[in-house]
Amino acid sequence: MEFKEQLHEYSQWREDIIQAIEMYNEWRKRYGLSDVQSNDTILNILNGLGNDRITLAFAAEFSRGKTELINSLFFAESGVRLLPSSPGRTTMCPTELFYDKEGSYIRLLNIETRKEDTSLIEYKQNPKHWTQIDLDCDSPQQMQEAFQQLIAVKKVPKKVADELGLWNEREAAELGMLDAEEVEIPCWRHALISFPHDLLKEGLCILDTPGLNALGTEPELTLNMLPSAQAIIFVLAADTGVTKSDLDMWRSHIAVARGSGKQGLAVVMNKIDSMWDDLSGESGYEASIKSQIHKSAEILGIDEKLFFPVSAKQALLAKIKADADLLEKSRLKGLETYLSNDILSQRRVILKETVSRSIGFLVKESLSLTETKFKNSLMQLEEFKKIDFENADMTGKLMAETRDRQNSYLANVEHFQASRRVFGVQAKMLVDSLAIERIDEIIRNTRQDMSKSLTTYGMKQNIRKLFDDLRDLLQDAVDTTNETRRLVKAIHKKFRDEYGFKEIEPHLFSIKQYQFELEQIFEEGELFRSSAKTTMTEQSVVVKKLYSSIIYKAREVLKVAHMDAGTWANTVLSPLLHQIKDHKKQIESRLQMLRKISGSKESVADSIAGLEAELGPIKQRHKELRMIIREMQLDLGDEQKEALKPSATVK
Ligand SMILES: Nc1nc2c(ncn2[C@@H]2O[C@H](COP(=O)(O)OP(=O)(O)OP(=O)(O)O)[C@@H](O)[C@H]2O)c(=O)[nH]1
Ligand SMILES: [Mg+2]
Repeated sequence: MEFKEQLHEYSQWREDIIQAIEMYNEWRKRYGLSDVQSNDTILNILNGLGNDRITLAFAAEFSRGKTELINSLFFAESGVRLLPSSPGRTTMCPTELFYDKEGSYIRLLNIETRKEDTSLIEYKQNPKHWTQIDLDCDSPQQMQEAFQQLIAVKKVPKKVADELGLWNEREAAELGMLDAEEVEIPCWRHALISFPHDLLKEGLCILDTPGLNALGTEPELTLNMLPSAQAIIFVLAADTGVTKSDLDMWRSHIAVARGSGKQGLAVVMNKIDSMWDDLSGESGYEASIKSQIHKSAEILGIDEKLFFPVSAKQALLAKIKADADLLEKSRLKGLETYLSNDILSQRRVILKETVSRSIGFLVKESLSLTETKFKNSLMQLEEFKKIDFENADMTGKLMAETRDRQNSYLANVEHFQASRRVFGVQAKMLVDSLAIERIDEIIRNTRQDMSKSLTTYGMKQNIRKLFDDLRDLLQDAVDTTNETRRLVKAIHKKFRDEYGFKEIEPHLFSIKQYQFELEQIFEEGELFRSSAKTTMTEQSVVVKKLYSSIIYKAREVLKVAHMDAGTWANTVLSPLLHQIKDHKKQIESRLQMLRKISGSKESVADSIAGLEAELGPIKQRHKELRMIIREMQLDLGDEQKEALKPSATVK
């Protein structure tokens, strides 16, 4: 199947999951199990799934054919070479293509914004900083013209380029341009393109990067955008193989972003057509492609299986002219199949994990609440069936006993309310310990110190201090979390010991994951800093950019920690609360039945029938939930006990 169809299937599948989650939320509401917090949690994941995008990032040295490849993979049906691709340096600014319901446009960010502290992500949230050109999607020609902005350059004095961190002494020396008065720089720093193309509409997002050391001068690309892409497509040219600059880029930016697992990575060996030699014919052609791949795989230190020999140029031409033979020759199919199969199935796994992580515990609780409710009703029924209600003393005794139970229960509920208040205070401490104001204060202090220190060494010390401070903050939160966890466990234990509320295992909050992420950011930053191929003059601008992007990332992690702590504090006791409510209702209805029975013995049969009738709807509720869980494709690890048992004992 083609990538297009597979992507369609994937987005259909995602729609089904979204629908199942919506059904689950309805289910909670229908049975009075919904509360504001869990509703928020569910809406959050729904929102996340709705905005799910699959990003494919294309990175390589200049002129390897990234843009041509994008055109041939995705935009051939426009009938033109939609994105500008030409010999030499072409694409001048990183370009994201996606679909935005708001309209069709190209938005361009001034290169001068490099001087500001604001990160790219922050700029993206505010369209007013961008220059916008509207696109006429019915006219590929108009779009093609507008896209010429992607290659726009201008001449500026050397000093200006230097201030922007775009003057590279070493490179200029290589080009013999050290004495130049003026330097050519890109007009734009970043481009966002939205248009209603089928694939983009279905959640595909494409990131095209310029070869021209953009990855080295824009740390956010390497640190945020490449790692978060679903797949990185690294492009080599068959005629040049792995040059020193290809290898530099691979080592500093690509291998880092993909981690050791090399997940979501393809290396395209482009321009295979250039290896064609009439004299050696088909077999010679095949052999030279093979040998080029073999050599390149060895240099990059990765499996040959990750390589895809392709001719992007032939593929684009073949698709535009509907020439099946040429398309076959271009070998684009192999790459398309890889994107469809591997990338999309990986994405499914990730998405399933996200759903499970964010609402799996809620679903588990719903399940155990329903099962407990069924078990209790069943027990009550069996007990009533056995009791000899002819014996008046017996009914009286049972009533007295139930009333006692009710009283001690009410006392315990009061105790629960008291514990809940204590928990509330404790939880607030936890949430406050991660308050964004505290984090921002730490960041503000670092920024101030940083602007004073002019040396890279000084900046490095500052960033170290920032991370130490943030680590301390998290450590504080760890201590508070431990206290809070103990309290939650104690509250649950009390109800478990006294009322047999076995099924509730409180969902516990942990700081570990955020600590891990923070360390990760720190390490990545250090790696980037030490590998960045920047000259002294460029360095301070780049290092500054690097640090603002690290700071931004660290702040995001802590923001999430703060939000998660809040959600957890708000929801952790609610299943227990639901169970307490159920239990209370049960005692009350038992009392009511006993009262009725003591008034007239004839109502015994009625009461038993009433209890029996209650079981059906609970079973139904359970069955619905099980069905929804299947639709959500949630694996709770207990598929064997699908139905409510032991209904067989009920006659
Ligand atoms: N022979 C041949 N030439 C190709 C192929 N793919 C691309 N080219 C040519 O290589 C040149 C560079 O292609 P681009 O797509 O602009 O390369 P790029 O990697 O996007 O380069 P930058 O935008 O500068 O980073 C263009 O002249 C293309 O026509 C191919 O498969 N075979
Ligand atoms: Mg390009």
